[in-house]
Amino acid sequence: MENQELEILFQQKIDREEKIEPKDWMPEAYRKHLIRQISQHAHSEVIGMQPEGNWITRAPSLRSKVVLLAKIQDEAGHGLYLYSAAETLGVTRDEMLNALHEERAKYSSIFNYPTLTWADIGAVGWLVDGAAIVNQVSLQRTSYGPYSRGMVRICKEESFHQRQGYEIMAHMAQGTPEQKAMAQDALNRFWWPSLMMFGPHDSDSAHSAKAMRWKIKRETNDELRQKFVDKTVQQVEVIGLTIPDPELKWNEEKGHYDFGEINWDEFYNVISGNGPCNKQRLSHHKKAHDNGAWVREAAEAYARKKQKSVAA
Ligand code: BYC
Repeated sequence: MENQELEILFQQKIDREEKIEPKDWMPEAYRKHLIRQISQHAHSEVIGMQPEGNWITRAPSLRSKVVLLAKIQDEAGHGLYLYSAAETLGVTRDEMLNALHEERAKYSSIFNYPTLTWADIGAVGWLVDGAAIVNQVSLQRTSYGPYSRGMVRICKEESFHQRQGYEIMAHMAQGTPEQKAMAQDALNRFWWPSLMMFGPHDSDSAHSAKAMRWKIKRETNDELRQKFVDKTVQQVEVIGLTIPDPELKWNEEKGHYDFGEINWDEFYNVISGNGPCNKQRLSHHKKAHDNGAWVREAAEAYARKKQKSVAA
């Protein structure tokens, strides 16, 4: 069959809500689009361990330390599911990591902000994982089978993460005036960067039109951002904190909250490598990767030895 005919059949399959599986025919652009998105999603999970890892040794109790450790381990697992899903599209782990190290591949803007206090760990769990869940619940219905199935499992774990963060914030908000102020300060610093996680406005989003047609994305950047704002406002009210946005207001007619404009200069500055922690995050990742070379070599040597003994 000609490519054009195959593309029509491919689109029909997507429109029938059937999943595309690794061995199915797919347009080259669909494959590349998915490799870009899934690998960047994987990089975000792994780089996202750094701002949280910063607080393992300083967690204020044994319980909070154990919970934080478990959460960070989950993020490593999410990275693995996602790298594996991307590998089914014919790209290798090395290729993906090289793209990250050479700054050809991005990771979520949010992880280029520092975690300065324990309350920031609350804000990350609550807002960052909260935003991630809104996006990932939608991606459970993405058209590519391995990505969609990975999302189902990831979402189950993310809901525990979101509650871990909210619990920290709720406790601090009910604590001493200093603790409440610390929680408010974390909310002030993480609110706007969390809204940026959903990407540029739909009108400025380079990839959205194709992603929606191919049902890689099921809801647009602005739709998901709105969902996140709507569900988070009530959570903020319950714990007595204030969202740092004077324009935030319930819009009766729309049935949604109106909110202020994001600082897009800041967003583009961060995604082009100039945020507060971009250099630190990347150099730490490279160092950890280089330090782990002996583990990968040992695993390969063991696999070769095992293969030889099976062959014998
Ligand atoms: N940060 O055309 P657009 C997590 C880039 S949570 C950096 O709208 P698309 C975690 C975009 O890549 C976070 N870059 O793109 C949570 C594109 O540049 P390239 C991970 C961003 O793909 C807690 C350009 O801007 N979640 O992991 O249609 C703890 C134009 O944008 C951002 C995911 O990755 C950003 N915020 O939509 C630990 C979810 N926004 O690629 C871990 C899966 C946009 O052409 N990904 N850009 O160089 C998605 O849903 C979509 O890729 C996005 C962007 C909504 C992020």
